[in-house]
Amino acid sequence: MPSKLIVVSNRIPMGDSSSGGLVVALHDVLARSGGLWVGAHPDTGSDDRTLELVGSEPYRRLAFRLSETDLKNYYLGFSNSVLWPLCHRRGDLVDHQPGFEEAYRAVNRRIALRIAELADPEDLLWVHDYHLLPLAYELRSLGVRNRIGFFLHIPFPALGDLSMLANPENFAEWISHYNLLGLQTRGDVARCLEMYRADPRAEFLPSGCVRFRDRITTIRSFPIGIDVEGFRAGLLEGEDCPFAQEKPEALIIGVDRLDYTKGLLNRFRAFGRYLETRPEGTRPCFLQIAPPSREKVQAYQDITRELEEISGHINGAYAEIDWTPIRYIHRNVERKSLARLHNMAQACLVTSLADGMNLVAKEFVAAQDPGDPGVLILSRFAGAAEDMTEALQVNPYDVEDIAAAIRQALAMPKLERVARHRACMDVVEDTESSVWAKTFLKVLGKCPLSLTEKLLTPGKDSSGTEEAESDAEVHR
Ligand code: GDG
Repeated sequence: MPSKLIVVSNRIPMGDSSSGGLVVALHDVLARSGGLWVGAHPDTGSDDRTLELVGSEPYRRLAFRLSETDLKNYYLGFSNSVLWPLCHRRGDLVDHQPGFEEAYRAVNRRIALRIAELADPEDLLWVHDYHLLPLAYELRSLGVRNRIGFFLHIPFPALGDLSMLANPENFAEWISHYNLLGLQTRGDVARCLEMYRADPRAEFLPSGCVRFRDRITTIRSFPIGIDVEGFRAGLLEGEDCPFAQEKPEALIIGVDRLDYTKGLLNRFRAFGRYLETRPEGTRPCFLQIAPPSREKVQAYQDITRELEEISGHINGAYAEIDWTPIRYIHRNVERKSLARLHNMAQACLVTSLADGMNLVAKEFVAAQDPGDPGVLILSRFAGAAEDMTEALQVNPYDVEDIAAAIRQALAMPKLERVARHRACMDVVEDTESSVWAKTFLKVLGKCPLSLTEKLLTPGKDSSGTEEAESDAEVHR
């Protein structure tokens, strides 16, 4: 039987209209393989053990329901109040509550039961992100022997930070049940290998793969990207100019889910600092789009309030009757408008304190006119900075540094802007989301299997190392 792809993620795409790169990238491969996507239904409900068909063809999307308690303990709790801050180096925000980890394990176990019923022996399973780390562990304990890949969209945690977990040793164990672990950057791979080096249960094979008990995991970076053509299509859509009333003389843009990891407070402070020292008579505008996110978590409520205060403060100090320096939009903006807004901007601010990749950086670059492009100001702590070395890289903890970059960007000669943009655009094109998905699946399809699996499967290499050496490529 030909194999199909089964994608599992916490959230399931419900429609196609506002698709990001991940959805578009997987859309084709799912449609071609007769595959399916399993994820949580956007509405809570009681789990009646059956998966509901949602969305429309060309591939099947099957949803499970989370109860209100699951949402609180598994999603907002362990996933977003423990793992998220821990992976983003915000140990101060890690919030251990009774029941969080138990719910996380229980939801993963339940999802594993559903997947085990769906998967045929040759199917490839691709699990996404920190909500589902123990899924392969649960699937293996149900006897599922398929190749299973995992992609972590957020930074791999530092070894020391893992000690903030109640059971830090679980992390290495959970991952070891995947055949392939995909990470965003070479830096993430280095942190992951550091974790295994410090673990007496792990051993490095000559190929660089990690052997953990009888299991072999290939660990590699696969920098995620965007659907370039799809995003640029937004440039041609719609008639209305977003600045019909008043087009700013210099526009700086920021687009982020409202999250404390995105460095928004220092970004706003830096724009304030720039205003203080800007060339006399200039009236730049900073447009920040920041749709709400995880509003039930206290840390998100705090940052929302602080941002309102700081933007009010700066506008209060500098605004004139016909000039509002900061336009802070705390709402979701239609995806098709984003490309045109990026295209109108002279600079984009990405100031993450920690970030797996940051797709906004790539979207901004993709939306520029190559003959007269804007300048990307990029935090050195965003995964995107590893390859986008020609962006203006900044230290997001240093307000003066960001303010200086704004000054440099707005004064940058065209020749330099064109050259820097070309170099960044090469990265955007090389990491296109469709290439990213194909590369991951190709590597997953060739990954060495576990040692016991090899002994049980006649006709396949039984050493468990030879194939690993020839196929596995480990980025350190
Ligand atoms: C995680 C990791 C990693 C933002 N505001 C609006 C809107 N957006 C879109 C952007 C972009 C996406 O949301 C945000 O992607 P990022 O990559 O910047 O950040 P996360 O949401 O934190 O994503 C991250 C990513 O996964 C992929 O692996 O890069 O590091 O944290 O596409 O354009 N879209 C619309 N309206 C908005 O107001 N339609």
